[in-house]
Amino acid sequence: NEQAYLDLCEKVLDQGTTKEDRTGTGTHSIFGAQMRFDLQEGFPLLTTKKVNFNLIATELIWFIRGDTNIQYLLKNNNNIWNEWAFKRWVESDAYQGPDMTDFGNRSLTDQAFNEQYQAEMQSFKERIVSDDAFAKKYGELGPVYGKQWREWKTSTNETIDQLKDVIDQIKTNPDSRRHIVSAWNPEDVPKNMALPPCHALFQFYVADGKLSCQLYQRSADIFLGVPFNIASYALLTHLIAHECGLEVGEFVHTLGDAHIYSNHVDQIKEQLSRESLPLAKIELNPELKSVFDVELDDITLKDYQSHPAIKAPIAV
Ligand code: THF
Repeated sequence: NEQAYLDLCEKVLDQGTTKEDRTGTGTHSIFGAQMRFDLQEGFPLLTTKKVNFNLIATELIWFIRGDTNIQYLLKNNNNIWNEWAFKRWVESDAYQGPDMTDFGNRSLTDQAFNEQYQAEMQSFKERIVSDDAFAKKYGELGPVYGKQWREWKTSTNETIDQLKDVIDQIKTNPDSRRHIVSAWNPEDVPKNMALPPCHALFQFYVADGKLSCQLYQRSADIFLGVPFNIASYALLTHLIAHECGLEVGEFVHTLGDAHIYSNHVDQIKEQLSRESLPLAKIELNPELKSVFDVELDDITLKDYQSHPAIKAPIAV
C-alpha cells in the first residue's frame, strides 16, 4: 500500500530542515530517502487523495513518444507542463502582453494580477493548440525527458534510443546490470532545457520472472510531484513487463532533495489524517505488442477508490 509515502511525509514534516529554494517558496527538506512499492500488491496510485491518473498516463505516453512539446499534452487536456512553456513565451521578445515576471508567486498573492495571468495563460494555450507554427516555437520545452530517453545526441551526431535499447536488453540479456536510462545529460542541462530533469536516472532489474524498476530522483516535490512520479514509473514498469512477458516486481523510489513546500504543509497534514484504501489495479490491452504503440485506451485503471482531491499551488 502507500504507507511508504505517508511515512516519508511524516518524516519530512518532523525532521526536515527549512531550506530556501529556486522558486522562492521555501521548503522543509531532507536529503536521501527511499520508498519501495511491491507492484504485485496493487497499483501505487495514492488513495489518501484523488490523483488524476489520466494526467499521469498521457504524460508518460508523451515521454515514450519522445515528444517535448506541450501541444500534445494540451490536446489531451493535460496542463501539468504549461507553466514552463509559458515562462519561456513571456520571457521572449515576441511577447507583447502585460509583464508576467515571477507569475507563479504573484498569481498567488495579487488577485488583479492573477486575473491577468489566467487570461494570458488561456490565450497562450489556445494558440499552442490551434497554431502549429507558434507551438513549434513556444510549446517546446527543450531537450527534456522524451528527447533524452529516445534521441540522446552523441558527440558524433548520432542518436541513442535509450528506451528501445533497454527493452531489447531486458529481453535478450535480462541479468544485465546495465538496464539504465539517463535523462540527466550534463551537456544539455545548462543549455536550453525548460527545467533540468527531476527524475534523473532509472534502472531495471529482472529476477524470478519479475521486472523491477528503481528511479533516482534528484529533487522531489513530495505533495504534488511524487504521487505522479510513483504512478508514472509503476506504469512504465507494467508496460515494459507486458512487452517482455514478465510479471511486475517492485518499484524502488530513491530521492535526493525530498521536500515539502511550505504552502503544502496544511494539505499534507489533512492527507495524513486519512486512512488509506485498497489499491487499484492496472490492466493493459492484451493486443498491445510494443511499448512504443501504447495509447491511452490500452491502459485501464480498475477499482480505484480514493479520498477527495486536495488542491495546492505548484511552485514555478
Ligand atoms: N515542478 C514542481 N515544483 N513540482 C513538480 O512536481 C514538478 N514536476 C513536473 C515539472 N516541474 C515540477 C510537472 N509535474 C501537478 C502535478 C505534476 C506536475 C505538475 C503539476 C499538479 O498540479 N497536480 C495537481 C492537479 C493537477 C490537475 O488536476 O490539473 C494535483 O493535485 O495532483 C514533477 O515531475
